[in-house]
Amino acid sequence: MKFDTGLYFITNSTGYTEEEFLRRVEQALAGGVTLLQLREKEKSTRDYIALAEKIHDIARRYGVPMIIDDRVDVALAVDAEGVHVGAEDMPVATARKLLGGRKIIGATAKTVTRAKEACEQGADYLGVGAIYPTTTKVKTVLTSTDTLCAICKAVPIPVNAIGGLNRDNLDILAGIPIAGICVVSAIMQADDPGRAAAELKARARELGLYGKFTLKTVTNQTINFS
Ligand code: TZP
Ligand code: MG
Repeated sequence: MKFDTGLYFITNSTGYTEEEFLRRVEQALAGGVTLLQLREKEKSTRDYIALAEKIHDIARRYGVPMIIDDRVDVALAVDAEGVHVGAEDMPVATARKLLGGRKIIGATAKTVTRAKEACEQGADYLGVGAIYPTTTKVKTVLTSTDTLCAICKAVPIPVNAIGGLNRDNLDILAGIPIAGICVVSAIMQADDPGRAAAELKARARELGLYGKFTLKTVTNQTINFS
């Protein structure tokens, strides 16, 4: 499966009607998001699955893989392209066992040791942060750019920076061999999510943060979006 973590948009539906949420996600996809994660912390399993099916339909139209945060069961239920597991979620090795080799598995890593371990267990990409303090509801601590850089050099899979990133503060990442950036609020809460996505992508490209690791092939399978 080929995927591109260059501009990885993680959603947060809190505070939006479903209609507005779906509209914003679609605008972001139209603006150039390359990977999408549905991240729901409050929803019942039934509602999570129903929303994931709707988001999946939209993401498919843009040829963008949909990753489900944390919930391997939800990912399986909707045949999502992958799952993202954090430090307190299912171990990568277990998720890999349940999902098989044809799905994308992402993991959160804040240390080189954890990054190597996730990689050995079968992770396809890593999210590292928070680089800046974040207003998004998440249990995290700040990660230095030195650690981010060390992780990038320690593993052969794409590494994305995350946490408080926006168009105006990406400079701190220049020169670090990341594969891309993950953002929630910079796109989700933007007046115009499509324009925000396009501007973030352009800025990341300008800084050389985007485009180096695009379309990594993790298996020989290509996603069937039909
Ligand atoms: N993990 C580390 S920081 C973070 C997650 C899920 C949230 C990032 O959100 P934002 O709004 O881009 O700071
Ligand atoms: Mg999690």
